[in-house]
Amino acid sequence: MVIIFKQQRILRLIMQNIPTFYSQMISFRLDIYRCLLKMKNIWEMFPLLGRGLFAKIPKIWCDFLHSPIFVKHWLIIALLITSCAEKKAKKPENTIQKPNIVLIMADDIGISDIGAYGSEIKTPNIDFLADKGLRFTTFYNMAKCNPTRSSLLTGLYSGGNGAVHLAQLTKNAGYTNIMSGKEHFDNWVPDYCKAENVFDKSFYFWATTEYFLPPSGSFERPFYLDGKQIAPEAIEHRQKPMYKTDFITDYALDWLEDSFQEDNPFFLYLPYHSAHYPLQARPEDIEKYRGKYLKGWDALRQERFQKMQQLAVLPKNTELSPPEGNLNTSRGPLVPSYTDYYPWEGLTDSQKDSLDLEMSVYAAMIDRMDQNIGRVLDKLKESGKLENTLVLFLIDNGSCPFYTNKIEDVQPGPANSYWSLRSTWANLGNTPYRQFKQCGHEGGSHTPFIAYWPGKIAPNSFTHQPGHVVDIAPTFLDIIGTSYPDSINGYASLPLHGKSLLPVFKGERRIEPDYFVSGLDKFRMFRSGDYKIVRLNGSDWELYNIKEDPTELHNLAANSPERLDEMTKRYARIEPGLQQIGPTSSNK
Ligand SMILES: [Ca+2]
Repeated sequence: MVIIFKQQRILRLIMQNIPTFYSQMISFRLDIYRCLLKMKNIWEMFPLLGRGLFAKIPKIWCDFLHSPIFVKHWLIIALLITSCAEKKAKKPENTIQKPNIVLIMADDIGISDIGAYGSEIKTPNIDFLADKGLRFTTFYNMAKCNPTRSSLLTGLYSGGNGAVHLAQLTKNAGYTNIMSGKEHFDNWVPDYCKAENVFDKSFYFWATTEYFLPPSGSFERPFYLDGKQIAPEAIEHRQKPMYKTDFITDYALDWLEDSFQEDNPFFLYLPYHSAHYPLQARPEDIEKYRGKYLKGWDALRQERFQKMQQLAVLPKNTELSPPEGNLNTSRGPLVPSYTDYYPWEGLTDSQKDSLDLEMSVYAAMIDRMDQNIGRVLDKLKESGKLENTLVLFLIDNGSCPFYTNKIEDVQPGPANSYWSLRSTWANLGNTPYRQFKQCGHEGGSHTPFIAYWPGKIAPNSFTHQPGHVVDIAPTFLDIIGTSYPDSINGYASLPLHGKSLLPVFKGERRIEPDYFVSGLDKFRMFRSGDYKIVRLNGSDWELYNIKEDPTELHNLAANSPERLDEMTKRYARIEPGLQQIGPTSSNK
């Protein structure tokens, strides 16, 4: 029985391969014959070194090709020869150099705060990635730090045990894994996904900390080096006074240097905290922007919108939404001068000067992050690594409008200050979209997404195809040459929720995922095809044709009750799977 099965398999294999190996067979015979003739010619140049022996070789070869054993069994001999040749030919594919990957994420920044997406803030290094790479005009995060990081790094909207970290995928593919920056997961992310368990080297903090070391001598939350808490005075830094965006990069550069000594590729995850509150920046960076914001948020919003249109980073037919304050009633305190919208004109010169400083510090924090991205890019250029590196840049959520000031009598900037950005400036950052961080409205859930990959991704290219942070893990799998594991840490691996972006990277059209989800529960958005439902403060669903109305100006809920009903029912079916399940991780 087994023998019959084996014979059938061999026969099927032969039948499938006959056209290929018959042509290869002919080619093989010719190649060998040519090779032997060449050898004969060479040896004939040296008549004293046995010309007679080598002159006979072609005849021996010809005799073999016409011998009864070859004529009878040529098919099997050819199969053996071609399968050996095929194995040999495949070997170089396995040793093709896998790309290095650098995944850079910023924190609490609006889409229009980046130069390549319309900002006056100087971001030449991010702009370089955009100019030489691909810009997505419609890309979603999860609208807040922890849900975005959880989904980005697992490829799941929600999960639990069985979630697989991106760095576990790269580890399985033989990469050296490096992380420096902010971690901050949802409770459903298992402990085995913590940085120290998946990265070879990691330096991180869990959530909000200051940028400068406060006068108290300790940060709001601790930092960890390879999973062990590290005292502020033990944090290595190249520039004094120590500044978080800089020393995050210092660690990354040192570990990159170490990884260059190895043959395997590296994955660097670089989640900066900039420009999350508190607003703190180096004086020389603030000085670059001082006075530039005296023209006010209203004029700048118009300027940025025009520039975004010129740059073609907006979906077609985009209209600028009216200016809007923070409408999130769950996140107080609501302080009118911080959380409401009011026009720039009518403010006193003194007020304008103070507001100019506030926005200048915020701009300086983004500027400093870009300078540090430049340090990483320079390192990769100098080492010759950049040519084989995929660099991705995105932001975890839209600009933040929440009032979190802790020290009222010290202006933003220095180590003893603790200010946040007000909603009028955050509304500028989220130009041309509505609402802010935490919201499923586009201002909260929309991020720049840049993919740079020399020789693989066309320079200065754009796509309107929508994407989501859950698409990153399947994209990694397509790129790093490994498959998704069946199990992880004793649990069956949870199926990924996104789809690979590689076709979009190649300039092709991908099959759009069935849906995208973002926003906190009371601010949830559910987008499928051309339509999107979204709610604010847990109230009634709004309905938009998001392709025709990217800035959510025309709520169709009253006019299209059937479509609203269909969308809400579809969302209700998937909603249970978005509830937080699984382990409660030991938050640091
Ligand atoms: Ca954030």
